[in-house]
Amino acid sequence: MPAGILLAVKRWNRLWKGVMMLTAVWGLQACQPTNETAASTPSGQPSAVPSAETPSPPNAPIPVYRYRIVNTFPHDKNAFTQGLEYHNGYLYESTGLKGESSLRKVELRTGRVLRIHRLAPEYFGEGITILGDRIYQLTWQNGICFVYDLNTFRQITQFRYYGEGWGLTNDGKHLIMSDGSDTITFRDPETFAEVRKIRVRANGKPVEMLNELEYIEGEIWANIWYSDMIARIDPQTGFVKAWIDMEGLPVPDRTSEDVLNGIAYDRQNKRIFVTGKRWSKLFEIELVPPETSSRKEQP
Ligand SMILES: [Ca+2]
Repeated sequence: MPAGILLAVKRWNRLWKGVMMLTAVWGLQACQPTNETAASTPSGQPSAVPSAETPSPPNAPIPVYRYRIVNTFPHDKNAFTQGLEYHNGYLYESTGLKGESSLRKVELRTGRVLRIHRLAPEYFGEGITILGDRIYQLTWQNGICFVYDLNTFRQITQFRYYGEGWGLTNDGKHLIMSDGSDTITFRDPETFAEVRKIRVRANGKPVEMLNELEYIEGEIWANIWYSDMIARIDPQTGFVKAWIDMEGLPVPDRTSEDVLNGIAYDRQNKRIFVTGKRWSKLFEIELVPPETSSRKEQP
């Protein structure tokens, strides 16, 4: 490609990324209710995952949950976390960046990496999920989903897809995938074929930059790229039922690129884990419903 055209393309890409970032930030700000409106919503139940009723769109206030740290665990500071899942007592993690991408089995208590598969340097690892005895791992712009044996990390097969790969989870039946837009795609785990799509909306406005995902008690939870907010999404309608404001997690030496990214759920013990890119810590958290968190803020 001639240098002049290449320069123009690069400039256009930078401009487009800037527009997308502004749209995402504006969308989030426009979608979030104030603390006062959030406090008027029903409180949750005494559980790590209080249930959230779906607000009647388009104008009903969307509750904003806060969090309480239950436990803090070590996390590899060099792990550029792109996918996180909990399975049978262990964490499974995908890391990104070309030349540094990997699939890992991690001991929760120590953060020790028990098994690692390094991707070839041309691949940029993204979301992972475990379904049956298989691990599925997306790549960002390579258009390939790797499928591994859960126990050995031996590659079983791979699928090709169009567009970018960001987050991945499953509901026990379908793979559920984000691509950085406001769209979530449900896929057949045997063929990777599209089954259906939802567009994620908060008060009628698109919620873009959907990143790492986790399926928790009948909801899809999504990190929003470059944000400390997690969206709790209705898998049928795509409506955001609630936000979780994760601002304030005590992460030492965090830079602007080291964003919150990584949600895992221990279904058996109803434990929620979160971490971020190159974070030295991984947190087990409980949600604090809006009424409780609002009450705490009052003098
Ligand atoms: Ca996850």
